[in-house]
Amino acid sequence: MQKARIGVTGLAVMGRNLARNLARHGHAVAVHNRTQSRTKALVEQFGDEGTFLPADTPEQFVASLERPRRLVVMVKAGAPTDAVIEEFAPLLEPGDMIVDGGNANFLDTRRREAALRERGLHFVGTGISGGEEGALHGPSIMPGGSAESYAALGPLLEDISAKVDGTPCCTHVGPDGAGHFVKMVHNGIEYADMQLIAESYDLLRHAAGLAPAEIAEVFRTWNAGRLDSYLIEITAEVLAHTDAATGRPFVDVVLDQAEQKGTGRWTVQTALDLGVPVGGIAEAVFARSVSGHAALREAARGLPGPSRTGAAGAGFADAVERALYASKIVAYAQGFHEIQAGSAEYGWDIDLAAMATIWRGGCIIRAEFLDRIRAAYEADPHTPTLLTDDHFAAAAGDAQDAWRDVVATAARLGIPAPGFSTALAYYDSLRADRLPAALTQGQRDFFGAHTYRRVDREGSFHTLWGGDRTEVTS
Ligand code: NBP
Repeated sequence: MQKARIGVTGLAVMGRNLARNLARHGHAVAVHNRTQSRTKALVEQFGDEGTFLPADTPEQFVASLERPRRLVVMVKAGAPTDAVIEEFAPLLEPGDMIVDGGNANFLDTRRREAALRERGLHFVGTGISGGEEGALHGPSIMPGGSAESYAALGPLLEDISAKVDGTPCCTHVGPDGAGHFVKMVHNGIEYADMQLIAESYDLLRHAAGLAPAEIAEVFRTWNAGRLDSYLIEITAEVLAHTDAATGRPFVDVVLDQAEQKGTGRWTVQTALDLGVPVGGIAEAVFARSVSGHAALREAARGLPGPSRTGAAGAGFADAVERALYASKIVAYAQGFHEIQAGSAEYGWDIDLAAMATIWRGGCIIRAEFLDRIRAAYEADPHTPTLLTDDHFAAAAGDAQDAWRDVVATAARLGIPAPGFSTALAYYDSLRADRLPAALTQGQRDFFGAHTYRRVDREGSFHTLWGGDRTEVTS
């Protein structure tokens, strides 16, 4: 009986396309789904694309895999993943691999990996980005788990991943939950990038008075320059689209309430736990949240805005491009900082240049920009922030006046720009000689005797605020 090199269980949109991608690359692939009709439909529709070995039962599926078995789970993240693991693990033998390609929380992945390791099985939490098209034509793949499992699995995953300059957009990220952690931060960065683009559109529309079709042209121009990216490209497409039913710009007939599935929120929650400031990502998550509070917005709609009006002057689109580029550097710097912190916390030893490399293609944030980030981390793997890299520092320096004008214009005209504003505030916070945190420490010491450190001496100190205000060493 012919054996499959790899198997996919869970044949909804992602699993089906991943299985087809594997088959198209000449790998015999076993396919299984809880509801058999999906398995049947896949083989009927796409059976001629390669070698599919359909299985009706978990036992049949496992028996059709060559050893060590590579079993990819592509089911809904959460309880379904645990259910599938419990169903298949007893059928596997030591050395076999369960690959979770879903959008799992990395803490769940750590738990599952530890439990399966006890049973002699490899659990490979794998981030996959690129949506259904990516899964079919070449996604960016972020596998965690053991180095041993990557040796058996990596070549197959690299084979079906996107390639940029011949380099696969797939590499071993690090042990246990590292792959899902990095995928989570990728999505957080994606939120921030999308928010900055949305604010750029809003400013061009309401401060510069451009129509959606004109803004589409601006984005097309930008896409030919340093902002060249998938997100800018599709933004131009969406803005240029006209609603067939009404003849109005498509963007004007879509309800302005953004939804989210949770990876952005996880990125921010995790950053809070790690103590990493990711304001750009947080504001993007909150901006979607604000947009969805329809009743709150309705109640506040009549609140007064600025009394001054007026349009932005000539050259505003160019200023927005600079502000967008600078704010984008900040958002990515914050995301990479979070990866750095997660890697240190969990002992993953993540290669940041390699992460930028595998995000250059296949995933939603793919962009020429990532190549710059790769170069920055290759030049200095321990750089404390991307902002101090020569290229990015020069770009942020060049953007200064434009960046500030754009944020000021937004504030003056009453156009919300939380992404641009927080990016600039982060930048100014990092470069400040002194922050008002000194005053915060004084307040904390006053009401809670929390103590403070001094600029001129080692140690912790407390002032007797309720007494004679002498200072004591604590
Ligand atoms: P869904 O997330 O919609 O999940 C549907 C699949 O899960 C079906 O195969 C379904 O089987 C199976 N399933 C469920 Br639900 N409960 C199950 C259970 N208790 N036991 C066995 N199977 C169960 O599919 P998707 O959109 O293809 O996404 C798959 C994974 O990839 C998810 O974790 C998702 O977060 C992730 N992801 C998705 C995208 C994307 O663009 N869609 C991108 C990147 C990652 P059934 O057919 O029998 O109901």
